[in-house]
Amino acid sequence: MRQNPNTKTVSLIGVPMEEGAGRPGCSMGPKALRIAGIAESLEALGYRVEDRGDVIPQETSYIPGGTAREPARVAGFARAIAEAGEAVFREARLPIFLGGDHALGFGSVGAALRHAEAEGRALHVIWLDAHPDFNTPAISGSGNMHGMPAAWFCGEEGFEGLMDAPALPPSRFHAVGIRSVDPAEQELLTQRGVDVCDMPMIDEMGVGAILRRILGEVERDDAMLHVSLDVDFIDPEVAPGVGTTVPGGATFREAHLVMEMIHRSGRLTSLDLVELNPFLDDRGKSARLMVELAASGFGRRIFDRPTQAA
Ligand SMILES: [Mn+2]
Repeated sequence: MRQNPNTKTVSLIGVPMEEGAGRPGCSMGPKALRIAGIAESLEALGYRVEDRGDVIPQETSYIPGGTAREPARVAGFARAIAEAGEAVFREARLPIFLGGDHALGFGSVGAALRHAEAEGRALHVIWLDAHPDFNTPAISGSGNMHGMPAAWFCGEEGFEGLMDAPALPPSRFHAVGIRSVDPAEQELLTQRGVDVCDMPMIDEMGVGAILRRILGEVERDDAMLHVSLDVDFIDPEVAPGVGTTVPGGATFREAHLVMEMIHRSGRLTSLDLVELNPFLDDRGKSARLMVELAASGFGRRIFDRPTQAA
């Protein structure tokens, strides 16, 4: 198995962004993740961790057509995130983007796509989320841009001028945990051939079988792997600190299994922790869970047991 050379130093990039969400609070996410011990947890696993602080959004005059809210601010963050992320990739380190709402995915996946192109490699994206975030400014009902990054990075029209990056082939976009999709969004997902793994599939097949198949494709393509973990992937009973709760999410163990399998694949090259809204959290419960899940993605084992092949 090819190991990425950059997995020993992890760079934290804070993104205090909430303009992509429908309600305020996610701007406090990076701080909460730091207080919950993101750096210490990874250091305890043997990684060197450097904290690059919070990105400062660039000034832009980006205005798309359609309903998009706060587009200039979202584009300003996206460009700043992408530059910060690319710099980390170029230094052969692994970036973790501390959100911030999910619109930070414009920047984090943008960075991964630019770097993959520069290196002549493929990229796969695993989007752990209740929503596929595949709306466009033309079809979005709310206009909240945290519901749009995947449409942009898969090359949908309607985002011209936001930021330059190569498009991700939709078959390499794996949306896992889905249980809330808008009608026009559903149509686009089907037309484009996105790999949508919804909760009924997870119930029926088990999340382990689904991840094994996806990680097999990443291995086959010798690809970089970006993982984007939204708090609402997890059931709101376990992770209440998010503005977009949808019942019927992943259990504690399902979420950890996903992250453990991602670690065992040896393929992870970048990670987002997004949509944590500390204002809505229950005494830091969701912040701590996100840090624990990140640690599972870097090799922490909850139950000590003999190693099995992935
Ligand atoms: Mn999301």
